[in-house]
Amino acid sequence: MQFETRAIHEGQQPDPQTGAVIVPIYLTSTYQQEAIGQHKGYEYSRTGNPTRNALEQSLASIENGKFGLAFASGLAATTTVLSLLKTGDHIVAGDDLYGGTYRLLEKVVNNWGVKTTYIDIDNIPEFETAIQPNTKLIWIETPTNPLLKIIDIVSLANLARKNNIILVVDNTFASPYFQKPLELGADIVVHSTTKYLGGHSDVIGGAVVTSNEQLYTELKFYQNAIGAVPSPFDSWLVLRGIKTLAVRMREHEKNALFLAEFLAKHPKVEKIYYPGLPSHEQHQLAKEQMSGFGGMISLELKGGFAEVERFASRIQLFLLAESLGGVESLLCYPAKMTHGSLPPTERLKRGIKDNLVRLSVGIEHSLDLQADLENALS
Ligand code: P1T
Repeated sequence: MQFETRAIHEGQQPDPQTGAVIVPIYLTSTYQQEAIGQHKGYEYSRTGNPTRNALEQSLASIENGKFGLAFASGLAATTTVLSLLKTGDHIVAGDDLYGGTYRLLEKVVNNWGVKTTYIDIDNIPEFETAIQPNTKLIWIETPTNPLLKIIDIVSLANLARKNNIILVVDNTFASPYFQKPLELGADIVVHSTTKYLGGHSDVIGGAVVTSNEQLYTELKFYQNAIGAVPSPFDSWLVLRGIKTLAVRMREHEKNALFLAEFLAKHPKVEKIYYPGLPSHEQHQLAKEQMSGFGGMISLELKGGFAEVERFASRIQLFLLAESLGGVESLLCYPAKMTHGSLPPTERLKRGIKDNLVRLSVGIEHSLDLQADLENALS
């Protein structure tokens, strides 16, 4: 079945008891057992819950994976994946990453005795050079947050396989509608379902998908042992979001491409980052490994922080807020918001300048969004 059909039906058969078309929100913490050790597959809702189960099946299906796991946030999913590592292990990570992932690696995982080396995402040979005998995991985002760089998943997967390293791709920015990292050779896909999968800025959640049964068994163990699971209601919201993912992503992309072309020509814009523009450094690669370019745009304004402040104070439809991937357009200032946890030297080294702003393009009418940007810029 095609993506759109699976997104609506997979894991969501009508309720056998009532015929309810929509998976119920099973607000129960526990389940009666018929006799000691005899139950219907559910014992306790941290371990398993029917609403979460439906979501986990749906997540696996839309990523073309075998096994899905749902979490209380994107960072809960990330933490659970990183729990695969032991003291003395080493991570190689792309250097353009969500600030919260960087903070987790540096301020939490580092304390477990697991060190991370950050590599310029444009440079695959450098990833190879960074591999040590104790390197167990490669972690990347593509497109990256916030600079929308694209990394060649197939090449990195070959490198990881050759060295017996787990390759994890955070697929939050592309969404499974536009990119399927498992098909390209990644071992694990991670999502902040808070973003496109939820799609309506009303839930925090995370996901992990894999086709490797051994990794799944370990991750399922850690999901239960660590306990950062989503509530049944949150699971239901993400499940509902996924049903319209395809139509929303097509609109996000259409609007983003239109605005990127407009902004690229605007005299107040110094530089634009959108993988759908032929001027983007990895446009060709994006075309090869993605089926669309997504709804995120970053841009550097002419001038510095003062110009950014004026722009942010004048814009109206784009709401000044962290996060992305909802139906409403958002404006983010990475240096002080999503990437505020990076020390300024690290931030500037990675190219996140003081005049950089990030747009999450929503699905409002493109002409209204264009008028809002024009008014704020001029
Ligand atoms: O916020 P949470 O659901 O825990 O997800 C963390 C996360 C993981 N991966 C990527 C690529 C992300 O962008 C995020 C969260 N990002 C934002 C809140 C943001 O505005 O960029």
